[in-house]
Amino acid sequence: MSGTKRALVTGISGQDGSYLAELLIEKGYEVWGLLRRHSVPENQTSRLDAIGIFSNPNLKLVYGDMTDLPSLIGILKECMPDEVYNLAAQSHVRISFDQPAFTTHADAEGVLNLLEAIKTICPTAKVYQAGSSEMFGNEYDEDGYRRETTPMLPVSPYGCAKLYAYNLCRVYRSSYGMFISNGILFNHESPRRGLNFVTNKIVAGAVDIHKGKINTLALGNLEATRDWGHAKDYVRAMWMMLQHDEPDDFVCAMGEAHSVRDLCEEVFAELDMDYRDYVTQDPRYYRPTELDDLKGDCSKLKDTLGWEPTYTFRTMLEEMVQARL
Ligand code: F7E
Repeated sequence: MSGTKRALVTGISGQDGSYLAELLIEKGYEVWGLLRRHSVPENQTSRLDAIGIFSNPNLKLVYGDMTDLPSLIGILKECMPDEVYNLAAQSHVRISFDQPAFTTHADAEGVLNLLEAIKTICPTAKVYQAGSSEMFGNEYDEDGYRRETTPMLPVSPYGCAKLYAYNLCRVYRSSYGMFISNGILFNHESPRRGLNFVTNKIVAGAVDIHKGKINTLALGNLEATRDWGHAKDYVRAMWMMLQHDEPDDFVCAMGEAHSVRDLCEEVFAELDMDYRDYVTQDPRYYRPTELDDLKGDCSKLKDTLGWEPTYTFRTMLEEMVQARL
């Protein structure tokens, strides 16, 4: 048997999945990725272009779905992974209000399927579960930060589904002795972020305005604040969590809150424009309930695992604007 580690990444075609696959391959892993069947598959793997999906012998893509238990059983039996990273999800908070059942099937019940299959087939595999700062809802500590010990009271169907999965992972960890770690990741972005998330929507809109293709950009709530970091830094934290000697739960955040308005100001200024001349507000982009302010304290991750980010809010936005240009 070779000493090569094998990792299964669900959600490999997403922003985080693609960066994580690159990191794992760089570290000498054989990476298996779970892909969902799409009616238009042509762009599905575009984020994996840098790895080379047909030419890289260390990358294997297989069809499966979190809501399809037989598919998970088949893949796990074939792959027998050392590590499983569960990044598959309906990850858009606003859309979770429109598709609450699908969000629950994929993000909550899907995790139950995955954990049961792992428990039966490869119970010693280490598991990373992608938890989210949305699980906290509007709860925070006296100093304004959220950390591992802060109460969780979600305000969106997405947050509810993620909280179910987070708790289930804790139950499987304590009941069956499985190595399962929950990352509680705050917003993380990059040039590979989907265009319907606010950072890349603003970047793409500002660049199109700069190029004269459109005249205005319609957004929702400009006053909400988020703690934004770079996805490349955050996938490194995921890997570090599984290299630790025991499973645990960790917040990953930058510890800084910026409003959507600040974000507009920074991005438009990067292109020598004033956002106030172009940004409009449209009720379509408001949420039925909003998580108003978000700021995380990741001291535990830094102190226990030595994680440090390499990007700042500004260098991340600069990279996103340059990539879009
Ligand atoms: O919204 C406001 C919106 O959709 C950020 C996901 O990765 O992070 C992400 O969830 C803020 C919200 O991200 C628009 O109301 C204003 O206050 O980029 P977002 P999110 O909802 O914070 C967490 C940690 C996750 O786990 C999620 O999977 O921006 N906002 N105007 C807008 N948001 C969007 N999408 N579009 C707008 O036009």
